[in-house]
Amino acid sequence: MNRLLPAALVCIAVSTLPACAHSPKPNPPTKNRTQAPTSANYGQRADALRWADALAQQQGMDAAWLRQQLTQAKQLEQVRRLMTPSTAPKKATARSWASYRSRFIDPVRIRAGLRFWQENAAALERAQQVYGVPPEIIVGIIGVETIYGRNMGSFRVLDALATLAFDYPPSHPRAAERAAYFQGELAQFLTTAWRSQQDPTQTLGSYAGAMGLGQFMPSSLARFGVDFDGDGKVDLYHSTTDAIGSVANYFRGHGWVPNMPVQYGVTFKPEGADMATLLGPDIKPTFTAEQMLQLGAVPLDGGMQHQGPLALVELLNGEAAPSYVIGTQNFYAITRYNQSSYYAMAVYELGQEVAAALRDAQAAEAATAVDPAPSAPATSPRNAQ
Ligand SMILES: [Ca+2]
Repeated sequence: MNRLLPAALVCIAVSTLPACAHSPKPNPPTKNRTQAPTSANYGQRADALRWADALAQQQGMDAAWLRQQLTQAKQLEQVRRLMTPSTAPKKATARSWASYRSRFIDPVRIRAGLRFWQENAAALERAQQVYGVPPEIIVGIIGVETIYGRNMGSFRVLDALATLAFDYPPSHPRAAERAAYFQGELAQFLTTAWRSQQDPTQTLGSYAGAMGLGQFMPSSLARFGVDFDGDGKVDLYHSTTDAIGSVANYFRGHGWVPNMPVQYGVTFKPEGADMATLLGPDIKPTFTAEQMLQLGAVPLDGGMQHQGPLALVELLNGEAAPSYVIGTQNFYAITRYNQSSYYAMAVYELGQEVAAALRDAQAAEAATAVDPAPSAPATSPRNAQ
């Protein structure tokens, strides 16, 4: 099992960057092969070697081993391109919840989610008992992240993290901060590999270095990874049980409140609402239900009885009218996985769709049990004498 590592390794607080460092956009579709390295390795770079020597000293690791790993780390131009901000002018109307939703909530993913839930029902139930996180949220996360393991990324994590640690695209407005973050993640990745005697070149993940069914960054794996199947190691690639426990533990560590709804519907008072004030805090739950009402937003679905702060969430729909929901602390907790209200809403709605598919499947099964089809004759005609 991975152990918690010194906090110093986690160089930037979770609250300032996507905790699992997913880029705001989900991973692009990747082909099922390793991306070819494109240029000179980091074992020839003075800055990278200085960094490795400092890490070795700080963590008491073998400096020669660390240098050897950097010798195998390749700069990936594709990773840099994917992290480079677009220079195309942004259209004010480009963002669309409807199109975002359609990318993640479709019959194929719902069917895969149903199968995942049915095959992992016991682990999902145990995760809810231990961590208080319901199955539909875990199913929603793993579905949105990797389609239940179908797309866990095909970049060597060592290459991706080294590229972003030492060659982060300078055109990014927060390039230095991002590079520091990825240096922390690379340090964590190599430290974990060294301590568990694993070969870091063998791990594949997203272009940001996210790993396994739930796409955990190395620091998240170290802090929240759980050996939920009890085989002595945390394996987020091959053990769906470990992945389920780890995702649930991640949520517990990021403020998930058991038995609290994720969101409520909302309508607005006919005389209008103070949208500037309501949307000011963005997704951070800030207003009580009563305050929301005074500002002109009327919580629905029992939201007026909600205890605790709420946020008005706006989801743009291109040139059509925006969609609005009221997010709770648990909606906010989903955005600790990826800091996007669109992402959180997709996770929530995928989970709801899969839960509905499961109920349908269970109802069909129950109907079959109660009202069996006419049984076949005891002796088939072929065997009749
Ligand atoms: Ca395990």
